[in-house]
Amino acid sequence: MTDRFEQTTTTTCGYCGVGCRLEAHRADGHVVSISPAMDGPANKGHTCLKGRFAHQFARSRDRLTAPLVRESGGFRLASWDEAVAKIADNLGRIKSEHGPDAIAGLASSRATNEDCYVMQRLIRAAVGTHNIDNCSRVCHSPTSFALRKSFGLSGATGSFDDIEQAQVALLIGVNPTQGHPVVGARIKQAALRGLKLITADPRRIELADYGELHMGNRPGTNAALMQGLAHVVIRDELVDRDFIDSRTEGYEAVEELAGTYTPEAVEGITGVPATDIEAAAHMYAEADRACILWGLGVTEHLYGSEVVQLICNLALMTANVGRPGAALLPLRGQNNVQGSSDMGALPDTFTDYRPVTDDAITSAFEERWGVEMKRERGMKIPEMFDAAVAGDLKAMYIFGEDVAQTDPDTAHVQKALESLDFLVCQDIFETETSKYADVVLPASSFLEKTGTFTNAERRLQLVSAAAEPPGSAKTDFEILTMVSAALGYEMGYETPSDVMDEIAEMTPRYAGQSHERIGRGGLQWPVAADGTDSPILYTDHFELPGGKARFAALPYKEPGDAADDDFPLILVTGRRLEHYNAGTMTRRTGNLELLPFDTLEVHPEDAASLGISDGDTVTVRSRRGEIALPVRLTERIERGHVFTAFHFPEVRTNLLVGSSADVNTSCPEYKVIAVSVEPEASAAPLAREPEREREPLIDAL
Ligand SMILES: Nc1nc2c(c(=O)[nH]1)N[C@H]1C(S)=C(S)[C@@H](COP(=O)(O)OP(=O)(O)OC[C@H]3O[C@@H](n4cnc5c(=O)[nH]c(N)nc54)[C@H](O)[C@@H]3O)O[C@H]1N2
Ligand SMILES: Nc1nc2c(c(=O)[nH]1)N[C@H]1C(S)=C(S)[C@@H](COP(=O)(O)OP(=O)(O)OC[C@H]3O[C@@H](n4cnc5c(=O)[nH]c(N)nc54)[C@H](O)[C@@H]3O)O[C@H]1N2
Ligand code: SF4
Ligand SMILES: [Mo]
Repeated sequence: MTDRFEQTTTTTCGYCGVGCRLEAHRADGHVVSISPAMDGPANKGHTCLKGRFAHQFARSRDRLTAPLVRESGGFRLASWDEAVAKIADNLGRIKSEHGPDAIAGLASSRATNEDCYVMQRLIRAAVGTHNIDNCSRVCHSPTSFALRKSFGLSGATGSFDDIEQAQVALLIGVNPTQGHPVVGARIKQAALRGLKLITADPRRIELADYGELHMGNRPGTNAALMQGLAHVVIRDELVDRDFIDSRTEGYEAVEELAGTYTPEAVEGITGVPATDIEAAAHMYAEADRACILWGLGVTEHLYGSEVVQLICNLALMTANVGRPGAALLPLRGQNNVQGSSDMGALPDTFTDYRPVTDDAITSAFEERWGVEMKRERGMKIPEMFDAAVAGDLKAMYIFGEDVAQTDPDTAHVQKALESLDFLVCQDIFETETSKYADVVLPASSFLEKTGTFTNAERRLQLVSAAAEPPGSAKTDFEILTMVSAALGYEMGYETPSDVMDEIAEMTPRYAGQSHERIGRGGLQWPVAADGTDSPILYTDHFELPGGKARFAALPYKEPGDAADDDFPLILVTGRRLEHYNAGTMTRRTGNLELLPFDTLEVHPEDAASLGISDGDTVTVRSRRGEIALPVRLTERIERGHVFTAFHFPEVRTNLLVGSSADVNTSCPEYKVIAVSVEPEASAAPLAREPEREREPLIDAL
């Protein structure tokens, strides 16, 4: 079979944060088939339908194959020399007229660690500002914030292998069979072998069918639910006193606060029966080894970061951290969203979350890079858009992020992009965002580049080129270093491996990282200078002053948006198995046949009272905007709630989303949007993408 391929390359999946290791098979210069690598530590010989089949996008006729520059309202093809000179001239002009802080960049969580490190160096050193961020802002920034506050480090405390060792797993606001399907499958298998699952989600997710107990709490009430669980654990003396005394601080205030959250009171807030809260608390706390997994149903809320702190509290009071089978596993989203933040593609931190306000750290990078830098943080993504609308931000360099489709409050984002003097987009396709660009640079997908991704277990894994970039497209590494040189700042790297060596040199917790050491098995950070890695964190101390973890006493507060007579339903947004985020890639694969358009999920009883039936097109209106899409009836959603995704540009879901965001990290409240649903569409009729010639769906296996 293998001799039908001219080459097989072992690499890492570029979709989600599970980090499946893949074998990419090439014929006629293209990747034509993918199979699982049997020794992948996260996937152990499995993949999902995206990693295994959704690779046709790479050879799509829509790929960007040459730079584009804006001319008289449209784009024309340009040479690399012309496009890069245009970027250097415009960024140089804006910097001299308005200062470097009038420029901002976004790094791509779809790209490698090395790409993201180079991007933040480009913005910090070649441009001269800390205005750099990545889409972790709209995703798990609350997780990162809270884990650092409670335990010290910004990453899962254990590994996926802990799932098979646990007796109980609590899943809150995460839907692994859709978002992280290989982990979803591992959980399902573990449940069939005896792992007790507790799920908390306003929708009855598939894994609820494999669990002991499902809690359909109202969107935005996780804090009350966590407090209710803590209340029962404390009241029924299920806490681990020795662990609390020897390894933690601040428990007393938590104990006092939890006293008010009786199961009955919490039932009133969350809608979860008091008896279920009692049962869930006992199941979790009585296990010897229990894991907690969470996702965006926790983070994308007004108090998302506080809920993650409450999750940490529950684990601490029952000593369910730092041991095999007792892990906190936030299921990080994109293939490298963990890594892009680890690399310092954030406005306030360098690598390993070390603050730009720390003089010693900034001085060390100044010396290494030969530049001077400020000691104040730069702008977060929403601040960038506000500054653009206000006229203070003049240019953006957006690398692998489709903000005009995926960020909240689309109308505001569009206004911001229109307000800019100069916009560069570096992507593999034209996107909603690149419509506003002055220069579009054609980059390479994960199948065409080398470097590393860091998965949701903090595991760095190698990415190896299985094919050439199409046309004159270049790798992100080549493009970013070339633009930097054109700005007069040579970085001096020859390959991405040199970048990893600098990361290791500059970052004590990553000291032992190198492409060679990462090898086939990967390395989980921290990595000591001798190469020893860390599958489990906090086995004997936490990474905070004094070595102790910190409890946080945080009461439940109401979500930012609320239903009323005009907007009586709550819209929750999330993911579909077949498509991926902006959908630029999966909509150009056979997955489009599996799911050709999006729908609004409505409970049959709500549909009856609204006078709508399955398949009807409806108008969904929020306080921000309106969209139109067809209805699908399902009993998996609680009454009073509706659900849709955001993978299709023609739907424009995020026109509905407002500016409410997590109090500590500005992560948008994508999960609670008060809406009305009306039978007849008064919004623009649902525009389907024009039929185009399909790519051949070759799959040689
Ligand atoms: N197929 C596919 N896989 C993906 C992606 C994709 O687009 N498609 N995207 C990737 C990315 S970037 C990410 S971040 C991950 C996200 O993966 P998940 O975190 O699993 O993503 P979501 O589906 O957005 O949200 C999870 C669940 O939260 C629930 N929820 C909403 N509000 C609340 C609440 O207040 N309380 C509770 N308890 N639950 C709530 C929703 O009903 C939903 O089932 O997936 C990654 N994997
Ligand atoms: N309503 C609603 N909106 C949401 C969410 C939600 O739950 N509800 N979730 C939010 C979350 S968690 C996230 S992470 C964001 C994701 O939002 P985005 O980051 O905008 O989405 P992606 O589709 O992951 O990828 C962004 C771009 O990267 C490009 N790309 C892929 N690989 C490469 C590469 O190697 N190089 C370059 N240069 N470009 C590449 C793709 O073509 C795409 O245009 O969406 C957010 N938006
Ligand atoms: S589970 Fe995630 S990493 Fe694995 S094949 Fe699917 S999309 Fe890729
Ligand atoms: Mo995400």
